[in-house]
Amino acid sequence: MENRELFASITTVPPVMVRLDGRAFHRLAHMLGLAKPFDIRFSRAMTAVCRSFLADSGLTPEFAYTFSDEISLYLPKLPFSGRVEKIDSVAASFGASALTLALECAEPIAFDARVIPVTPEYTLEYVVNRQDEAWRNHVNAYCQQALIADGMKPRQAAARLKGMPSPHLHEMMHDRGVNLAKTPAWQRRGVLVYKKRSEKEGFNPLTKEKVKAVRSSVTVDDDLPLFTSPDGQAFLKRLVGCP
Ligand code: DGT
Ligand code: MG
Ligand code: MG
Repeated sequence: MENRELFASITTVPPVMVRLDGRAFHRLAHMLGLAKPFDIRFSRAMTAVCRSFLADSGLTPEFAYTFSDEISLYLPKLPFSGRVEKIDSVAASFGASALTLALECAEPIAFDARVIPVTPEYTLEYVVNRQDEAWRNHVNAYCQQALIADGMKPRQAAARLKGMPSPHLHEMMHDRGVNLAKTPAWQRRGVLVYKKRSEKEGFNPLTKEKVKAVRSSVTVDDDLPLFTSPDGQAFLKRLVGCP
């Protein structure tokens, strides 16, 4: 039989980012009655999914960055001989079932997934870009919610906000008693889940010698620096192994 599994042989080389995005999560948000503009239970569930990716998925990402309904995974090594279809489908389905469990959701959930070939240097740019998007999403979510609370329909609110200069958006929220620079950091800057390495002293009973072992533990940072700041850049460079 002619082999028509044409896309199964498309492969990539490491490192890659894999980005998942919730499929039609506006409907999921409505169904679960998520708090607007931000729901802490939903964010914690997405963080739990990131933890599972690092600890249990077999995809061995080095870190996961999440905001809103998306997750970006950094894979310095590739499973499945780099087969793109397989990486995408396993990442999306693992994410969907992990989130179903974390939210105790009675309806099926889906993510899409895409593979983005990167270099360590490009990874820094990529994560900075996603954090910029998190900030824009945060400003928009607050303003949209404020206009809806004023009685506008979601479409009207979106049209009103389109192209509005940033100082106007801030002023609009300031008038309502919200300082957009002081909202919880996880809403403004996203959440990073990564492997923290530490040296531990152990004892080898065979040689009766003290030995140093590197332990890695999955760590959540929901109070991130701006990735463009000197601290943020230094942190990212360590994480990605950039000089
Ligand atoms: P898509 O990705 O094209 O299949 O469609 P959506 O609906 O997933 O659109 P997207 O990904 O652009 O936007 C994310 C949706 O998730 C958006 O409708 C707002 C919702 N969402 C994310 N986080 C929260 C939250 O904390 N609270 C609420 N109420 N909604 C949230
Ligand atoms: Mg989505
Ligand atoms: Mg999204």
